[in-house]
Amino acid sequence: MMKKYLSVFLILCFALVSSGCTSTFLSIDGLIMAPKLNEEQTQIYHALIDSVGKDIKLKYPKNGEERSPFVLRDIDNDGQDEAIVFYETVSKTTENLSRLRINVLDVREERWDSVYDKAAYGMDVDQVLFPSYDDGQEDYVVVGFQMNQNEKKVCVYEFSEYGLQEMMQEPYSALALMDIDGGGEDELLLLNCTSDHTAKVIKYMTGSFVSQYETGMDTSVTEYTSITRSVQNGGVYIYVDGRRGTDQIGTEILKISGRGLVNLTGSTGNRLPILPRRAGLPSQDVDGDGVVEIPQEQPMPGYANVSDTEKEMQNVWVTVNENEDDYQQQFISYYNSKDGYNFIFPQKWEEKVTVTRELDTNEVTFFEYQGNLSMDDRELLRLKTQSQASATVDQESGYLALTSRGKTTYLVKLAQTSSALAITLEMVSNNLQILNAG
Ligand SMILES: [Ca+2]
Ligand SMILES: [Ca+2]
Ligand SMILES: [Ca+2]
Repeated sequence: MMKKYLSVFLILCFALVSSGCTSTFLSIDGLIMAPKLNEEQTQIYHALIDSVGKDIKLKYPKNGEERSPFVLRDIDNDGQDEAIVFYETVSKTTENLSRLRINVLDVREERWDSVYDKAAYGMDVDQVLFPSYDDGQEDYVVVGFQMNQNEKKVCVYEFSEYGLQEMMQEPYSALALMDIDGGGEDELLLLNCTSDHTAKVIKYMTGSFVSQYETGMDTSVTEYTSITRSVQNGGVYIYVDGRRGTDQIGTEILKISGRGLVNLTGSTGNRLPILPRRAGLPSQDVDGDGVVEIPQEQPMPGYANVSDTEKEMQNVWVTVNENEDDYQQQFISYYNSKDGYNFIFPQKWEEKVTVTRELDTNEVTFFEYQGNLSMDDRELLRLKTQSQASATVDQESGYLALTSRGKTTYLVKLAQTSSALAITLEMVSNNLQILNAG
């Protein structure tokens, strides 16, 4: 009975808090409760409603590094931040659709004041990026707008005494600001997978943004899931992961060469094949050396003929070779997305070590493979994860807590063995990568 009262009470509290916050003070799209604003944000917010009225809903960038509804940046090079705010007006009267607008606020005579307001595009802000260039121009703002369910549009604005001026606009599906030609300055990479499948490079050239290169992309892609820059073979390569169908991704590799922007991958000519794999295995720089690797799943030694549900897989990580005519293996790892870690095998383990896994205790045992899956006395290492509360118990049974992330502790137990495949705690520590949540 007590419990029932409590939950009703909690629901009531929650309803009061969420409606109270959203209707009387500040409504931020996508949040149930308004976050606590700090003093500066409160001042900016009040300056904004003083200028545009209080019937507004703030919009914040959904992706990218800038996620605050108040994006702070010195966009006029005077040493003091301006605030860029996106909002839509909430009309109480007519059927008027709310329109997304962009407002710039600045500190004038020691208080925040709205200095510029302009109609923006679409229904949402995808992301906000700030390029910086060698000529010292810091007054550009790149904004990606979500136009509707499928379409996005990027605008580059220049901020001056005349306000925000649009330098260019282009449709896109995914974008990145990165140095693609290796010259030191960022280019804007725009990928499309709606009507056309293209990659386009927009380059900044003293005061203007020029569409410099364009190349075709694989037409079966429905969504780009990651764009990663790789420095290798004396040049810059861009690895683009794209979704094909519901649960597959593949990686296309782009490069600027003497022939312009080139897609090294594809099914025509003598291009590299696009390596398919299940979604959730992004290409990434696994070992942090600047070179991006693409994972390829294969059964661990001894698991080729085991049923799919019991199959243990390893990831072979490959990258484009120096001649750009093949992939080359970089290393092999045990990629445990369920327990959130990736263990890169020392080279001497490759194709010689396999695992068994206890599903109920999250315990994985690595042992020397000698033609069958019975471990006997060939154990090398155990890895397991535990919630921190129960971690102390296990340390008494020979486990060491190697590291922890959030509520999870990663425990290690080295076998007492004279095997040539034995490894040290330091090697485990160096080769164990904790995966980001998700
Ligand atoms: Ca400024
Ligand atoms: Ca560049
Ligand atoms: Ca790497």
